[in-house]
Amino acid sequence: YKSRDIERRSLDVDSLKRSFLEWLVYSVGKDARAATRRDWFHTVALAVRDRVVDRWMDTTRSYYHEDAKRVYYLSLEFLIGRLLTNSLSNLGIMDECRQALDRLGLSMDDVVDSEPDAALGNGGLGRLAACFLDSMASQGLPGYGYGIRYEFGLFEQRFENGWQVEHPEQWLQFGNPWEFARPEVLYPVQFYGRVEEFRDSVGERAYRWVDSERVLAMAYDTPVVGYGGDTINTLRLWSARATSDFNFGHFNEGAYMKAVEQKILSENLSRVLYPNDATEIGKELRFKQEYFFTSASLQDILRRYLQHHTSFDNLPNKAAIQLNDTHPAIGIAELMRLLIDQHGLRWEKAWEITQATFAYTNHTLLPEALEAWPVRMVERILPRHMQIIYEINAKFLTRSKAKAAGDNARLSHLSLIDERGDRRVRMGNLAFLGSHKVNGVSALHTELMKETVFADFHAEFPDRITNKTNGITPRRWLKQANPALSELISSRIGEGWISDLGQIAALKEKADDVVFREEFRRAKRKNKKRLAAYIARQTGEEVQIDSIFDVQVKRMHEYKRQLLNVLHTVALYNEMRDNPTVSWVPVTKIFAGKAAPSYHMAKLIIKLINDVAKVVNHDPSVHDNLKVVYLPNYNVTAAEIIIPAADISEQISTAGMEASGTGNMKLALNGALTIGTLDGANVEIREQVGADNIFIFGLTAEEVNDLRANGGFNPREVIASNPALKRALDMIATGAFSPDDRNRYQPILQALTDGGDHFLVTADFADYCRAQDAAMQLYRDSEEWTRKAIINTASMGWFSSDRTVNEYATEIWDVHPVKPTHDG
Ligand code: 26Q
Repeated sequence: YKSRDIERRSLDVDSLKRSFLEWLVYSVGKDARAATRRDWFHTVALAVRDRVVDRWMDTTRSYYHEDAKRVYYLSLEFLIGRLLTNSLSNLGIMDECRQALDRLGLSMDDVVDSEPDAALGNGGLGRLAACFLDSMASQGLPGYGYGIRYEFGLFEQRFENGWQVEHPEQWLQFGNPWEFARPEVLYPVQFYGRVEEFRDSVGERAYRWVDSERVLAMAYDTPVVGYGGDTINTLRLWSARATSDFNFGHFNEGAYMKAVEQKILSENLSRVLYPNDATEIGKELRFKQEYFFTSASLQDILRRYLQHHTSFDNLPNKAAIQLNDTHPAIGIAELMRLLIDQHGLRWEKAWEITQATFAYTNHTLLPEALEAWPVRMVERILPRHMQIIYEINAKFLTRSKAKAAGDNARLSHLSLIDERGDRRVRMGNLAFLGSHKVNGVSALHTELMKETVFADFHAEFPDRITNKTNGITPRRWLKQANPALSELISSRIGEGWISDLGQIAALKEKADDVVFREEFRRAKRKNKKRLAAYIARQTGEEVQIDSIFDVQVKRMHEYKRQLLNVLHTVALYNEMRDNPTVSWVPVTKIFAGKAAPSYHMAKLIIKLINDVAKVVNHDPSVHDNLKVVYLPNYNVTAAEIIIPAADISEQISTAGMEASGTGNMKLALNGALTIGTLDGANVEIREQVGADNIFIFGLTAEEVNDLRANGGFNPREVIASNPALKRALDMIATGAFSPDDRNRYQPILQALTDGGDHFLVTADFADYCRAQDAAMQLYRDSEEWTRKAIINTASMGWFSSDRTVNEYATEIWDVHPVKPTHDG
């Protein structure tokens, strides 16, 4: 009989089983007879968490003792998904856990499926942050994630009559076994009030922020288990708490109720994740969220730094702060304020430290997505910060080369304030100026940054912009999500690829091995069966395993052009009906993705896909050769089922508009062939897999740019000259898919015609259909298809987020791995 604390760390089947029973009774408070699946999930999670805690404290202690330089990844989103399989897999105790549950008569799958999906993010940007956490921990890098513990994650999507309806995502409803509340880690965050000028002890002008309202930020920590379980990093999320300053001692009921109301209002700060993923919404609460978590994080970072240091001179050698987009960019002004107002530094010193500490990642060039907060709002909510921003701006503009040249247009582009109309603070410019490095997320995107939004800054600071092409973690996106393929790969090349994805290139030669190809197909088929069952469960639709699984899964957006895909679907449907004797390759078009609740066009396109599905799926004349499904509530968990089953990956954004994409990498890694434009990281995927193993179509970013610069094009002419396109659009226009409301799709037709077809759907249609046809023909040759699929998987080594994070670590952060000492 082992002592309790040894038992808690033991990884063998018997110890796990005993731990489960103990946790079930003494923490969940049930016996095995009464326990529900959810109880078992909590039980298992708590027992697994035990196996993490000691190593977690060892890791934290090692960083502390070495006074290691840490990197702080500030992000309003961490789209981490479920953690049970992730923890088990990274600890290497998946089989042991399965067996322990087996002995208790429980199914591991049921337990795993009882975990809610932590959807604290919208899409790519949030998932990237989660992949980076995994990669930092897996490589022993001292990395911390800082964000908000939203009570409600990204809304749950359901369909009513084919329309998207949003429901609250209550992921914390039954408690969260992974998090540790830290009620003692509490920082005040101020809002409103005014700035008072005074003379400091040496008679210098100084400022204090007074009469402000305060909210407390309370920490919740989640351990981030690295692969192999050696390093366990921390994700620290802030939750808003009212201060106790609220005076409840009033004598009348009205005043009392008002005090309670105030308390509730201040706790709204961490209530909900904003569901807009590309349009800036300008909501005051959003701005307050940004400041709330940024301020708390910076206070925490400075507190940790001051444990070892008495001056701030070394801060840039001990802390690197990465801004995940401009959402935490107010941190530039906040660090200045903390250093100057609270710690008495002089402006120049504070600015030097700030710039050397911060770096900024840009994720979009879309003008409507660039954050620009009204000056009047910023000065009301953060009066001291507004002053600091003005000061940064004045000092910069005075020194800028544009000033010397008398170039006013350039000066106005460089300004932190957009003076057109109601004056606004340009958060991108603030982030750029306050950082020593600014990066884009793919080679193309970074070049476009230099040529467009940041052209003038690039001229001023030619060494600041750098590229860091995105990546994905092979642990979650291959090992965990696709056990069938992972085991096949490991059986041939060993397990080295899991922590060094470059090794997967060794599979390239296996593309010529007929036995390997057969086994590769078998793995894909297994995943397609699993997805087919999921589709049946979610939509009631039966799909053919032998059909091409053509997958477009991502947020719903006009620039991502799901519309192009539906138009091809309708054209294919017509061709199949016109030529019933042809032996068609069966196709299943699979869509999934959420639309921002206020994005009417995106919601209308969802409805169109569902309407097309209803007609196509029930038309006997296509003999089940075409099926269309829209899976509801796309999230990380759904992605883990869909992606391993895909044959085709749709990456069809208007060239120049998708910063990088990361779903493109996940799908190719899992052996899907890409049909895509030369946009974002697709360009680099083509370089890696070779032009013969990807279907590229459409206008290039440069062609798109030229076309728009030369007054656009005439979509009506394009439509008139393409009978298949014309017919598809006519059907949509005349209600073939919406007999109950024949005018339903007028806004779509309008956008494609009089609207000028801003996203060039009609312009790329013909070439897209050509690429689709080529793919369908290739699919008939199953050996050739498999060969290309294998080459795709084998060529994705470079897209590991381990590679990406290492580039950040050496070229931006200057942080190094720390080996934790586990001395018990
Ligand atoms: C901003 C202001 C107010 C409210 C919301 C927002 C907001 C929130 C989320 C704006 C943008 C986002 C998310 C953007 C995003 O996910 N971008 C994607 O980032 C990926 C990782 O770099 C890229 O691969 C994608 O190309 C890019 O679209």
